[in-house]
Amino acid sequence: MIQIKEEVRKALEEGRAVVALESTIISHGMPYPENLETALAVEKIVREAGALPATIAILDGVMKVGLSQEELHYLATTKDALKVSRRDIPYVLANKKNGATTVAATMIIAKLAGIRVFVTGGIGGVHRGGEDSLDVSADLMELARTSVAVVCAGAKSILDIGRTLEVLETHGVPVLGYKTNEFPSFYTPHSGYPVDYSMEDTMEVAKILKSKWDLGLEGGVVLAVPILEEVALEDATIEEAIKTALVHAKELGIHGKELTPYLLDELKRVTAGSSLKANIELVYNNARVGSSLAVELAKLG
Ligand code: PSU
Ligand code: MN
Repeated sequence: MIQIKEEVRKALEEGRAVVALESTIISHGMPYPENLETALAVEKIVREAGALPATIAILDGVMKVGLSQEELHYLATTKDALKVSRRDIPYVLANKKNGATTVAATMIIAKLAGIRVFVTGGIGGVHRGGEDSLDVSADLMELARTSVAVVCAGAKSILDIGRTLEVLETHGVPVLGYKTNEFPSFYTPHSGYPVDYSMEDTMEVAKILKSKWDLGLEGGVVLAVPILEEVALEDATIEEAIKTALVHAKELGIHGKELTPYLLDELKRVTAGSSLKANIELVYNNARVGSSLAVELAKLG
């Protein structure tokens, strides 16, 4: 049911740093060939930072922890991989299907494998209008229960960031800012909302993880890393693009698991690709910070 790549299994056994990576970002989050180039480059960054990368997906009904180049290529080019969150895992396993895992599903499989640090682009959250539609990403409930640190560039402002942070607070999920007091909103370092605590370095984060989990306080932690200023988009540009995308989604009646991929696609289209470069750069930056966190956490044992 679960298959851990040999080098990853060995590193985990020896208590060395391992970083989990998700696959929905590859199959549903970016176009080919940028998705494959990014997936390969992220793995390289993690290795150079002294950790082992483990990209997670479900292939032929097997939960894979650490993928081969061929498997990454398959996920980057196929239209057939299902978007798999917590509720989809049993179906995909039982029917031996292929699935790209979301933040929620990647956390579950990372935890099963014994990996404590996971790097991604952005997390899901409460959608705008979610107080009415109840469209709240399963990522938030997973953060409430599964003990994995999620390193991300915050949440896209296609979401209601204020309500997303409220749900995380209710569920006891610490939201930490990497060298910032403000929760970043993916394409920009700003959202107007504060993080719970600002971190000086990854050792400080590692100590918080250790104290949370040593106490038996189950659940994840969000480490929000702001996009670097030199690649960030203008706040007004991105807000305009999001408003357009939301109007189109409403007109077309798109909802449920299709909504996030649809909005991501629309943003790419409306910003004529300038969002893609920012997206790639922020994932690289998250990979550098996340790898450093995994290394520090490994030192603490
Ligand atoms: N947000 C992004 N990029 C992404 C996603 C979210 O900026 O690729 C993906 C992640 O895999 C996340 C999922 O876990 O979408 C959330 O989907 P939903 O809102 O349907 O829970
Ligand atoms: Mn949803």
